[in-house]
Amino acid sequence: MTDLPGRITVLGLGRTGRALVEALAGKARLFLSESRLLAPEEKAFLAAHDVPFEEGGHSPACLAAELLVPSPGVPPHTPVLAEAARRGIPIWSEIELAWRLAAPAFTVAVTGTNGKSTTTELVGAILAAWGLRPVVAGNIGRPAIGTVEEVRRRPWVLEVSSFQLLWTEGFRPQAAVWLNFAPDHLDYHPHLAHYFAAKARIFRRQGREDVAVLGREILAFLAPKGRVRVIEEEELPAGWGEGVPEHVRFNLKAAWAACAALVGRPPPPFAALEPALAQPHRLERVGVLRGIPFINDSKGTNAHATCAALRAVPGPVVLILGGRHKRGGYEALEPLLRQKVRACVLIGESQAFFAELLRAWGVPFVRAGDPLDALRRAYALAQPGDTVLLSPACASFDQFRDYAHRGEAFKEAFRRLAAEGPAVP
Ligand code: UMA
Repeated sequence: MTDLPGRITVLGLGRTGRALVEALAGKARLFLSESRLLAPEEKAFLAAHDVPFEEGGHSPACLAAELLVPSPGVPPHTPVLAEAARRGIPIWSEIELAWRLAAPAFTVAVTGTNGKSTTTELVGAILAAWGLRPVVAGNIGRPAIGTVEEVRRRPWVLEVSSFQLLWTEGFRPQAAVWLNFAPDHLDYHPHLAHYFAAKARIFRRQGREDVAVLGREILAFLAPKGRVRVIEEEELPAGWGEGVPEHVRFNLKAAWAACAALVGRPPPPFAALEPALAQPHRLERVGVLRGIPFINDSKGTNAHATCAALRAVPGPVVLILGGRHKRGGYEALEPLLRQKVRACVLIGESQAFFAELLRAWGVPFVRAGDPLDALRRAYALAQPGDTVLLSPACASFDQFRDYAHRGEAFKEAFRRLAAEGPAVP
């Protein structure tokens, strides 16, 4: 347990910022800085916690602190972060701070470009089946800082993103899982090596007795100090993962490797893990119209995830694609799109970007507006035996709060489409 610095600046008032305020108000002198204008409710929230703030930008006032804690979405090139680094003011992510304050029985951290949330949930489910009462938190949607009290002497299972790992110093999970790596977040990281180096911090402080679980492709570039388990070389326990897609078997192997190496008990029955595999917005079956299944994979926010979704569903596919693109990695889509996709329906601000790629690849496409318009167009293009798949390969922030908001909007649009009747528009 670390002593808290006396004065802390928190950047951003989203889920992370709020959780930081709730956890730290009264224990340190906080200052909250937000790049947009705050809503009256947010100002009331800060006033109730006695936290002074600035809105509409991050000014040098942020630097009057012994610690800066940026929300994950604050890009590393933000001028106040560069200036803090220049002045030697520590910058920690909320994960680093939470880790220093918490006293869990042990920590399992999971990162990767794709499959983090599923694997995190699976680790949680295995530990829960063993009766160990894990606390599952992190990038999965529940800030770790809000679970510091709850996790005392219990296992902590944290999904960690590159945004959170970038600003870690001492973070040392007893088991660290790095699933896979593909281009993503190039709107945030200045280049691919920066993204890779941020993720590599998951193993940075581990010692010999810790466990490092990683995909073979990553082992080619890294030599973790801990006990290495290569995911592809793991055997699944008998009765696990029959009939599940290949990428899910991979996640199962990773979760099992981490738990088995750390705790070493007999595997629980697969039925105990099945709820962890049914995640909303991840290959979620929304309904069927005219025999055509509609699948919501709004969590497919990069090309790698969309490739996994395309492999997992039967073809031909009408793919709803687009949003805020990540500036790289899309060439991975070409073979699957050519093989399996009847047509794409383009949504969001990246329409011109994808139109150019799809023209070059010879994949037909149409442009759409809101979710209902996109679904109507997809439905009109789909033929019996096809699947309509929303797996946008992009972030959602151009049109939605986050991927869950996008997924819910599409589910609502599906209900409206279904209510319009069985006729093809
Ligand atoms: N903001 C600033 N300055 C900036 C940028 C943003 O003040 O320069 C403000 C925004 O105006 C906003 C707030 O910061 O008010 C938002 O902060 P945030 O974007 O960090 O979002 P949070 O609500 O705190 O959610 C974050 C993660 N978001 C991101 O990484 C973008 C959530 O992951 C995570 O669940 C949550 O913390 C709890 O840990 C989402 C995500 O998309 C799901 N993650 C990426 C992914 O999985 O690919 C990494």
